[in-house]
Amino acid sequence: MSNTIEVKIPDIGDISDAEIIEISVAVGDTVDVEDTLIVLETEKASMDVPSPHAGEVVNIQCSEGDKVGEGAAILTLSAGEATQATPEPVAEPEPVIESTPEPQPVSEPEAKQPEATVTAVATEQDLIIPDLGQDEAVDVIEVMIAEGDEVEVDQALVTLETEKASMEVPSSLSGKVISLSIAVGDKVSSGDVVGKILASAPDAESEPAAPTTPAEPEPAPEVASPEPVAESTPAKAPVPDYPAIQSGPDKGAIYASPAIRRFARELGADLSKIKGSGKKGRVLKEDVQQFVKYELSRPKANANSGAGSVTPADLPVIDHSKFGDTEQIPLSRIQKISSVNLHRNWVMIPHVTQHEEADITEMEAFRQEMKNEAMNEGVRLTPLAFMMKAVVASLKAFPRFNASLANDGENLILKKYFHIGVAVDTPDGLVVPVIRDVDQKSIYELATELGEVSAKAREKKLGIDAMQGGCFSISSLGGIGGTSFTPIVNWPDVAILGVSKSQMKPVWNGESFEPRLMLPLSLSYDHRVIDGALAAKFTSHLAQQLGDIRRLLLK
Ligand code: CAO
Repeated sequence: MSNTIEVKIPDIGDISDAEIIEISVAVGDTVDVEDTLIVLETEKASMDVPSPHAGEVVNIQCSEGDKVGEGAAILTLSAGEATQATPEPVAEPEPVIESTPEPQPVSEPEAKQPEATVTAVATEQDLIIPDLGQDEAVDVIEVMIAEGDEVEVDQALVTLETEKASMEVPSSLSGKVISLSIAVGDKVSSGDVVGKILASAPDAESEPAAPTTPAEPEPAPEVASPEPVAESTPAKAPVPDYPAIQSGPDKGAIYASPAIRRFARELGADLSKIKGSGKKGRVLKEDVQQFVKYELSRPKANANSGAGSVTPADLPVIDHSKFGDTEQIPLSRIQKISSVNLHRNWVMIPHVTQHEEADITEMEAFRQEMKNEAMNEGVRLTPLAFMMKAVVASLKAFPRFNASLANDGENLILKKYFHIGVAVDTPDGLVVPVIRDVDQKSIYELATELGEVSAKAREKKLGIDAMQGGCFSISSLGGIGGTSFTPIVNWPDVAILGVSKSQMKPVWNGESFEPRLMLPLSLSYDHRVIDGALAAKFTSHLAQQLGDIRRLLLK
């Protein structure tokens, strides 16, 4: 016997005006327990309302745009054979964040209490994840702040996501972010520290006293990024036809309900590439469908580059366990994003790799001579700092390498600055932080910055703009080994230098073989921008600079 059940909004905390932003079912649909019925959104979070019963939707009592609170009727289900009278009409609350009130602004409550008469002093305080209403750790999917950022009260700091909900965690304080302790891909729980903030003094009239906390970190030279930093307001964020280049994970805020995120994930669609047509730039189901259609139609439009359209979803599924024991481990978020970017770059850019060897016998002798002296000044002098300097000399000699191809494919954008990306191997995958104004820094300064940046990368402390604005990248495997490799161009760069391990080799000097320390260089370049002859000239020039580093002083 069929039984009708009126489904109501479950306990969603004190919220009485959550907006229905999506009705995920239609009259006549059959749903299972836990299937999403509608998606609600508040200022700070979005949440799925799951079905408490299996059955058929016979009536929908709400509309998109309605504002609802706990107990509001949303639809009626015909539950087939009666499931034990199913008396409770209210949809079970999700056991996760959405059933709890919106997160309270983070950090110590005392921090918010201005003391009426006390002279205001900026204080260092922790930014803390508020009570999430669950013990299970949740994923950090976006970090909207970076070290050095000034944040305002209520400004979103991070976005968290569970299977069923995503939410922004706002700040309760204004001030300067002095350190970050989490990164995209981390899992966090209530009470975890997001980072430290030098909270602004509440009284603007008070003369700021010397901070009682440790000194602020020295201002990073890369405060202003030459590229627009990904916007946190999606309404304004123009979505490119293809994704932003960063190898890092952050691409600005993406506004989409958990149901849409899951839908996009199931279809293998990268939300960061999809332009949202909903309110405030929210990505809707239709947007995902349209994007997928567009992606599917691309191979036809580009019939000559058929290989470029193959995705893992096109490949036959193989049950590897039929052949022996297997174990499935998840890719890190960085690895997943890198895989999209690397695949795109590999497919989109016609690559050629030019190989060369530089005689670094003298350079290495000099480095060895200086190594201890440098170490006494706290500088770890590796060959990479010299290479960065030499690369800049070659970029100056061949400006076409310090460029990006305009999206229209008809212009080349030559850059007058020299920001070099350095591939850093981290436990979570490859990231490419950018060292700025390499032309204006000494080799000691570069070596120091290299050490700092790679340490930060490995501790997941790099902000989004630390990975933006590069002109040319270097991927050095010299500390590990190998004789040569073919690095993938890091779009929008047009070339990348791969460096392998130097080796003593017998080199003919015209009369005899001499032992010389030879450094293998592998330059991959975008053949649309650079032709083979130019690439060979570039690598020869580079080898010449490294062969006699006195040349680096000349220009
Ligand atoms: N030939 C021989 N020895 C080299 C060398 C080279 N080309 N490059 C570095 N070395 C030596 C260094 O001098 C150092 O030895 P000493 O301490 O005796 O001087 C040792 O190797 C280790 O160097 P390092 O790797 O720690 O430092 P680095 O400045 O050369 O590199 C960094 C820094 C961050 C680039 C590196 O640690 C790294 O992460 N490399 C991997 C990059 C990567 O994964 N690329 C692949 C991208 S494509 O998947």
